[in-house]
Amino acid sequence: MSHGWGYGADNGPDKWVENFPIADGPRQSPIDIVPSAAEYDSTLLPLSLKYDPATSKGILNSGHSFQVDFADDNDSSTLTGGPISGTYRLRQFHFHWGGSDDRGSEHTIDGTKFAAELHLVHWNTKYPSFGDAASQSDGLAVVGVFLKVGGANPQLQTVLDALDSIKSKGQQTTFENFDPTILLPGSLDYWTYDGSLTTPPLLESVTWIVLKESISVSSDQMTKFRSLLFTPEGADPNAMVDNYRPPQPLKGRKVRASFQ
Ligand code: SG4
Ligand code: ZN
Repeated sequence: MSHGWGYGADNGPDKWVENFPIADGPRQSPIDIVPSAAEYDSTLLPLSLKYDPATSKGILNSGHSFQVDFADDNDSSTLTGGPISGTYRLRQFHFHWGGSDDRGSEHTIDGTKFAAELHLVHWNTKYPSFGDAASQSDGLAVVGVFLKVGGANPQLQTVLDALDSIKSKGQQTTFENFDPTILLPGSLDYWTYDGSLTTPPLLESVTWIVLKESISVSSDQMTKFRSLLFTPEGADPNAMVDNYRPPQPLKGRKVRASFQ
């Protein structure tokens, strides 16, 4: 991995362990979710996602994905309830996707891949900052939403229309007054398990909350994701595709379901 981690043959998920030994750790993500093996837990609370559109700030091509960043200096946009205790603040959301419609999600359901997966990243306010929370076992909570190819998704289009301005790695622009609630499916039923960041540094600090219901995306909209570049302006262009980590060993962990 001489040129840093990525998703290529020479620096992709199979190589990450060379620089990040936790890649083989006990609670790595993503996983294959087997619904028949998940245990319904009647003590799990409904998810409460309260987002203030005034907290959305900007959109950035990170060179690994693109993300919409939120002001997280107060409790305006939070996740409470579900499997977590206390209050987690929204930091950013981003996506993972494939080079074609038959792959791209990180989590899979009974081995089924989706075209993309949305991740809403939150941090536990019992810690002073996102950076501090990211290395704590209960520091982060990520809500995952599958994107299934079907009809065009007008809510998602608002985000995709911004991608022309951030084609290359390092590019960013303002992205204000956006309420990520509009991206969520009708049901907030979920599976939950203890896992990790799915990119280096692969820290084992994430309570994963994966929604059962997917949102739709058209094949044309998927093409727009793939117009981004892993590479900076001026470099030999490399399309941003297949920026997902495959499922990792469960290693005895239990997946719980909020629904029967
Ligand atoms: C994506 O690469 C995001 O752009 C990263 O955000 C994020 O890292 C990374 O995925 C891992 O997050 O929900 N998939 S994940 O486990 O949130 C972090 C940034 O680089 C630390 C800020
Ligand atoms: Zn992610």
